[in-house]
Amino acid sequence: MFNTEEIRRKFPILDQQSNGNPLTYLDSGASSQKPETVIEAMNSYYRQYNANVHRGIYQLSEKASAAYENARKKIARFINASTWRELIFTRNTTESINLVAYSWGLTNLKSGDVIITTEMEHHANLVPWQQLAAQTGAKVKYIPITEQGCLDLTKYDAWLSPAVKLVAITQMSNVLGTIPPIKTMIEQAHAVGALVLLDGAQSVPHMPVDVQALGCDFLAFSGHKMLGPTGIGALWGRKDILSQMPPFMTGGDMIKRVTLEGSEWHSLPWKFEAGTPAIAEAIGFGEAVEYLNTLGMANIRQHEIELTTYALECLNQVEGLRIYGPQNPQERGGAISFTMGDIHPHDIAAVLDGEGIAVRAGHHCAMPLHDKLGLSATTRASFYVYNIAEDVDRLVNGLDKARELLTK
Ligand code: C6P
Repeated sequence: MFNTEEIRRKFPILDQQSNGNPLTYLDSGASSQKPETVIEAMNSYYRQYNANVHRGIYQLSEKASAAYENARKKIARFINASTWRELIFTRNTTESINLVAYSWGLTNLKSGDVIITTEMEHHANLVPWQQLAAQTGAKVKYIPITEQGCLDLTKYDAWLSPAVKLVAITQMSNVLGTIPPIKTMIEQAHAVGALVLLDGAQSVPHMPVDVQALGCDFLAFSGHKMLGPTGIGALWGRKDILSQMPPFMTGGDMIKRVTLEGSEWHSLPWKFEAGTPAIAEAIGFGEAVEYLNTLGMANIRQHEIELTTYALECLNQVEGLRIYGPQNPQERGGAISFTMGDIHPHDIAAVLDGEGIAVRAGHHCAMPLHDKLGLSATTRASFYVYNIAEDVDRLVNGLDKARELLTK
């Protein structure tokens, strides 16, 4: 069903040596690799029909516009949006969340209102809310994490009240891998009249996400973490909410009519897409989603559960290694952060790099979470469709080598 050998052949970058060893790419949580079809789709735009969109009355531009809008439709369908008009192209998850903070937040929040988020958020789903609170007088509350790296939902239950206007949570932690019980949390938020924004940067690439079934209000995600190019992401929002929101940025392409006295905005989604968009990138993003569909998101999730199960088993046996986050693979994604004794996480990553293994070390843009864990950094391995059990074996061997080299 899930032929990793065949999948790996679609990713030309994987067929290379790194520091004299076969490349073992374990940093898809930061950015995934791209299949040939995505690279080719972008190439053929530039080679065959490069032109601006929504402007030219000539064949190339019409072809480019159709490809750009077709990509939008594919991505909207991928998350089961009720209409493509709800799918706004942005640069990435960060920009999608800022769009909501500046457009919806500045219009709707006031002193005394509450935004609930969590201690395990990426800075992209934390700093914009701090900024919004500073500008409006609203207050940000952070759901704490438990020893096991899950959310302490007793606090969430206690804090929910009509003062809460927004709940902004990750659907999968980029450090702990934790998948919170989102559907229940959304229902609880709606019961007090709050909207819910999901940070889908790590979830949308790795599991089936259906915005209608979840009932969320906004979903932010990035193309580059789901086999697509950098520079393109998406914000999905409920049409009735997006229609009421003012534009985030203004200028060309997002207007219906401009006079010297004022302007009228374009309809959705273009109201939120000022200026020339990332055309090749949108086309590549659409192709990435098409490839994910051929693999099947449920199959991808299953593959990662199996790989994570194996990785947790192996890593738990590595001397001195401590994993942060849930141990049950059903409750987590395939980003595994760890420390090994007193060895600095960057030193571990450097030794692994010498073995051709690419992992990330640092705070993973989640400094408050690392503060909570009493750490300045962790090393993180993260998996995707092209990873295999052999990658885990190489990681474990690399970690043994790092311990030999780096402990006195
Ligand atoms: N996390 C990581 O290595 P952007 O950079 O806008 O595409 O995505 C931001 C972002 C938001 N939320 C979560 C949960 C994320 O994981 C990320 C990106 C990368 O973990 C790069 S810091």
